[in-house]
Amino acid sequence: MEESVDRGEHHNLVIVSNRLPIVLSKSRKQKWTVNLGSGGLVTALAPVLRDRGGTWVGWPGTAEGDTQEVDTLLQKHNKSIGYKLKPVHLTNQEIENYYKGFSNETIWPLFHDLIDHCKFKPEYWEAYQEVNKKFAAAVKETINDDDFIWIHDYHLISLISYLRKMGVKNKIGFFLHIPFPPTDIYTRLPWREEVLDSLLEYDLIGFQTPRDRRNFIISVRTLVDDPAITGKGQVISIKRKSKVLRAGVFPISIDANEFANLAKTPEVRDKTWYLHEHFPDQKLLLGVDRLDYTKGIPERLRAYRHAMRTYPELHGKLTFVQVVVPSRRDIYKYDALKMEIERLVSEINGEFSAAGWVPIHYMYRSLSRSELSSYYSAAEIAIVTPLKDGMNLVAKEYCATNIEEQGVLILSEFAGTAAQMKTGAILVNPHDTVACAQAIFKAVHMSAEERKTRMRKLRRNIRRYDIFWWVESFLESAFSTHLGSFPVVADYNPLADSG
Ligand code: GDG
Repeated sequence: MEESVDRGEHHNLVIVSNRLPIVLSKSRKQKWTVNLGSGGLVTALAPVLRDRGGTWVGWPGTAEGDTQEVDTLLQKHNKSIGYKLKPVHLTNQEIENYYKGFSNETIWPLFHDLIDHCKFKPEYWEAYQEVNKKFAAAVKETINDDDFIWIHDYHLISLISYLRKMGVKNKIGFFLHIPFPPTDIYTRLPWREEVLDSLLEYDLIGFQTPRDRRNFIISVRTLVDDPAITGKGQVISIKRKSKVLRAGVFPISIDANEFANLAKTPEVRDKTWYLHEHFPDQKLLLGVDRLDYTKGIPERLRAYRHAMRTYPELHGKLTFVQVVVPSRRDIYKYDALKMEIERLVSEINGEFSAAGWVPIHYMYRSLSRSELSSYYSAAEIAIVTPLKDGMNLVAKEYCATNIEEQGVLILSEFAGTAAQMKTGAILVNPHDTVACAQAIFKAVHMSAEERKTRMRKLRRNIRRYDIFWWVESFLESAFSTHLGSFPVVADYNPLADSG
């Protein structure tokens, strides 16, 4: 069959995510300002939204009570950005039970295989349903018949069910940014059938890795029924009754050129130079993570301690810079995690500090983009060891920034990124303290030639499969008329390495 390549150029795009891609802040004088977010997702989607015309629907991140001011502010802002931002306001109770509750205390830990962190509260599930219904009403208000609706992430899985109940017939895609867990973990969810039923209603569902899609299919087979599956490769078709769902693997990425260009700016070069001056004769080992128990920060600190105990020749020669970006502090587990990290940092510094050398530089704050870029540039080694991660963009950003191709990436087997970067990086099991310490030692001593070969592979892969590729291949899959397997990028194999 002749395949028609169509990315739905003639359809307006409606993006729906829990948060709008903006940062709203209120000054001491109660004056609001709005800034567009700088993440990869908005960088990639904004031009598509502008070209086709479109709307982004989401919660502005503000508390109850600020509704009217925020609406007015966004109306003004919409005129300048070239597409529409449509806010969905949440009450404080909804923020508690839908956002902090079901999204971040049920789905988030469950989908990262951390069952002990899960709370299965009926009131959380009810709020999740109510808020998904609220989002559905907002989407319905904004769409035309022909628009393509692209829903993002675990906060909004049930949204499609309410849209369909409201009579919305548009084509709808969904992308899961976090992993999909193995069936024996997924089945602990009291609302497991309802969640799967919603996922099966989408026209296209995107996963980060083949592992996540495989887990999803096994859960469908175990809990719902045995669908007919056609094809293999990046996008497959799952036929149940008369409905066909496409399930694809779309590893999310970054604007690789932007990171490389940032590293070349005088500002970043100066800051990088300053860092080298500040840490003379030392190699830098860098960790950058949101404060989250999935990121494996205490495990990494224990591995560094083990390396310091096992290889005394590293003392004074290797400094660990760990940046932790504040996140979800008002959830108890996160506060406990922060205390654990800080206790470990101070224990390790207490054990090994010597005149002129502090083993760990710990920063608990968000860095500016140029500061982050200078740390990426200055670090000889990056250590990215989540216990489980949908993808992990820090790993990709480090490599994209590494224009001199001399950096080494130590990467967890359980980061989604590992599917693409397994031969260029040093892969580790983050639970294996001894192996992680050995990986640190190996990275410190790796020859310049091996570093170059590995980093080149990594960078080639990231440049080729960047965020723009990700958007295009998702849209192309949504609009292709071809059923069964088809390579969206002719030679793409998500299981293969950069080669
Ligand atoms: C979820 C999934 C998936 C970090 N520190 C600073 C800073 N960052 C930026 C990084 C990066 C982002 O935050 C973190 O992205 P990750 O992918 O590493 O992790 P999550 O936030 O957990 O994201 C994940 C992702 O969604 C996309 O699908 O990869 O698996 O969990 O972009 O640069 N940015 C600035 N200062 C910092 O200090 N400016």
